[in-house]
Amino acid sequence: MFKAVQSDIISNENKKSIENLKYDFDYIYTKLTKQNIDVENIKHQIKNFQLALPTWGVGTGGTRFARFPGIGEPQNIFEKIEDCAVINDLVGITQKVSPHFPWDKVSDYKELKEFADSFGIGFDAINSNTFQDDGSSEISFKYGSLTNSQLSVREKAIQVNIDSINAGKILGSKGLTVWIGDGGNFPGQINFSNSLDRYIESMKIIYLSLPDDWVIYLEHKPYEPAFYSTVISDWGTSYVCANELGQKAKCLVDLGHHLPNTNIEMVVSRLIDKNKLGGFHFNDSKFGDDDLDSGSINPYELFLIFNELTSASIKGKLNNIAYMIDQSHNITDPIESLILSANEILFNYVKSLLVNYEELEYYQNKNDPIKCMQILKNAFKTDVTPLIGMVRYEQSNAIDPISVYRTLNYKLNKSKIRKLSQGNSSGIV
Ligand SMILES: [Mn+2]
Repeated sequence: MFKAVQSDIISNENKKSIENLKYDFDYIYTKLTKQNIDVENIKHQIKNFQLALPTWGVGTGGTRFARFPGIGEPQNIFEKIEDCAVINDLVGITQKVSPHFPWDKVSDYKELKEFADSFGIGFDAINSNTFQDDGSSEISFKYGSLTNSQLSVREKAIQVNIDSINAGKILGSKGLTVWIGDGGNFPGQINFSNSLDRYIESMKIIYLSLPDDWVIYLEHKPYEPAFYSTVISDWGTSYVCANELGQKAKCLVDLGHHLPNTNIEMVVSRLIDKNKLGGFHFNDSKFGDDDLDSGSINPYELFLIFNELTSASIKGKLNNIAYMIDQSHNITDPIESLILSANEILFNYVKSLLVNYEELEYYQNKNDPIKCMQILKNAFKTDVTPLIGMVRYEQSNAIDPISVYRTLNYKLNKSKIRKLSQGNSSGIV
């Protein structure tokens, strides 16, 4: 298998920090063992954690005002896979990528699969795109796709999704994520009831093409690009539709796709209870769908979400959840942002593993809010960096991925081969 980052570079860099890491690891090992926490089991869970990278995330994003491309940007899906492989070689938990069709232009899916295989990279859920077109056709998504009042447009949108499934089959994917931009910008523009009926009708046709071992993820969003109303606006609508479609349909929670102050961890709990939670698009935000780096604004929320997931998992209530990042990196090197985001997501997952859920339930039943809060806060405040660092060391990944990445001068080297992108697409969903 081809390595995007040479193993000896990583091992030489790791030698610089292994002594400090061992010291920090011994301290946390003793501390957690005293709390009757099985550290070896936590290390095992870290090794099994998987998080998909979005192909669109390795290109510089933009806002509707401007896009400032960085040097050495990937220009096609092959170069995007190469960048994702760099991240995976360093952090070791991002073995899959989530492509976006037709943003990712592919002429030969077999060739793409072989290329990704050569880096040890697989394919997670395929994201279909029916929220834009080049405007050259009369049959346009301008006024919606799967819910459009015109049958010909709906048929075109259905076909985009079926094509995505067929591409995914060749790539070894097991899922399709459907997010539509459909909705209205003005009161009265669309009929709420008819458009939802049309969504379900269209999705039922797509569902028929879904292989038995696949999941179709329904992604909701309350606003944008339709600013007055969206058809799949919230988790309730998403849940109702997933129920109508059947067992293979699940809800996807994008952290940025909620109205301000929504208790996302409670939404997660509800969907778990109803066996309809399918996966996540991780990002962070301050005001709305900001698509900032995961954990950069509110890491505690991330922890509380994992708290629900881990406690459900212990009770055997959790099945295959697809973890994906969905962010737009407008001013940073996307590789660095994705490394740090993968870290934040993993940190907060590991912290959730430190919570004693039996003890939490005991104090919940005793109506002791202070003890309950303390149990969660103590886990959240624990620095789990040495646990993750030790797993990475043992797996030949980088103890400190950012500093190793910076020694590579990767983008500078790539800028000599890759042409500067002049594109103006915002690339943000
Ligand atoms: Mn998303």
